[in-house]
Amino acid sequence: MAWFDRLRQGLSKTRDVLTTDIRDLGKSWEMAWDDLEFALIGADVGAKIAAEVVAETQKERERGTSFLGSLEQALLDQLEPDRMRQKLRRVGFELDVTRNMVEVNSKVVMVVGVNGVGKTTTIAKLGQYYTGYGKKVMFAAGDTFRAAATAQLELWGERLNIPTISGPDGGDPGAVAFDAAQARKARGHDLLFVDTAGRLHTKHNLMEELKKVKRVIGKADEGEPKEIWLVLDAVTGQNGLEQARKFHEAVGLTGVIVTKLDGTAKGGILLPIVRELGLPIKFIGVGESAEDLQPYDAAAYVKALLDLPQAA
Ligand SMILES: Nc1nc2c(ncn2[C@@H]2O[C@H](COP(=O)(O)OP(=O)(O)O)[C@@H](O)[C@H]2O)c(=O)[nH]1
Ligand SMILES: [Mg+2]
Repeated sequence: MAWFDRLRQGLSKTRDVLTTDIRDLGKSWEMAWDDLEFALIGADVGAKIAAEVVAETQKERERGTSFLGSLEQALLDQLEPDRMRQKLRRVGFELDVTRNMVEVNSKVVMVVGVNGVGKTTTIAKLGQYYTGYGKKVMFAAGDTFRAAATAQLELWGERLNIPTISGPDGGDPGAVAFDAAQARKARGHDLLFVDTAGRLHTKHNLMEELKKVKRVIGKADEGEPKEIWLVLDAVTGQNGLEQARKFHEAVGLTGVIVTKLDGTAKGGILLPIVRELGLPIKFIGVGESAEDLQPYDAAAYVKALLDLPQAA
C-alpha cells in the first residue's frame, strides 16, 4: 500500500539506528539487550523510556513471543496508551489510516511552533487533506513578523483554492486571526487553520503574542480555538520536548504534529512526546510532498520502524 511504503521509506534513518545491531542476534542475549538500549537512546527515546522498553521487551520475550514481536509490543505500549479505543476504531480498517479522517473537534485550529519546523507547509498539507474529505477550509496568515510568510501561505491558498485571510507584513497577528475567525463564521466554512509566528522581533514576547492571538480568536468565535497543534521538527530531538513544554504552558496544546521524520534518526522522539507530555500525535511528516503528511497511527509507525510487514 502506497502510504505505508512512504512511511517505511520516511523512517529509514531511525530504522537503521534501531535495527542494525539488534537484528544480529548471533551474540549473547546479554549483548543484545545492551545493544537495544543503546539503539533506543540513539533514536532519542530518552534513557528512562529506553530502559522501560528493554524491560518490557524482555518480559514479553520470556512469555515466548519472538524478539521483534516483543519489541513491537513494548514500543506500542509506550506509543498508544489508550490502545483499547484505538483497537476498536481499527476494526475493519486494519492499518489503513488513509480511510479514517482524523477528527477535529474544533472550527478553528491554531498552529504553533518555532521558525522553520514546517508550520506553513503543514497547514497547506492539512488544507489539502481535509479538503479531500469534503471539508471547506480557510487559512489565516498569522505570521506577520516574518517577511514573505504571508505570501507563502497565500500562494498555497491559491494553488489549493483555499481562501486565505491576511494582513500587512509587520501588522498585528491578532487582527488577522480576528478577521479570519469572523470570516469563517460568516461564510460557514468548516475549518480555519491559523498560521502563527515562530519568532518575533526582539522587543516582543512570542508566548504573550500567541496567548493574545488565542484570546482574540475567542472574541470573534466563542469557545474557539478548541484545538492548538504544535508542529515539532523531529531533527531537534530531545530539545523539541523542551519547546513543547513551553508552548504547552503558554497556550495549552491539544495535539502535536511531528515533521521531518525522513531527515533524522531521532524518530524515537515520539515516545517521550506521548509519555512525558501526554499529548496525542495527530499527524507525522515523512517527506516534503503533500502525501507525506500522514495521519499518525502508532501500530503502523512501529511496524514501519521495525520493518515488520503490514498486517493482512
Ligand atoms: N524533509 C521534510 N521537510 C519538511 C517536512 N515538513 C516541512 N518540511 C520543510 O521544512 C521547511 C520549512 O517549512 P515552513 O513551513 O516554511 O516552516 P515554518 O517556519 O514553521 O512555517 C520547508 O522547506 C518544508 O518543505 C517533512 O516532513 N519532511
Ligand atoms: Mg511559516
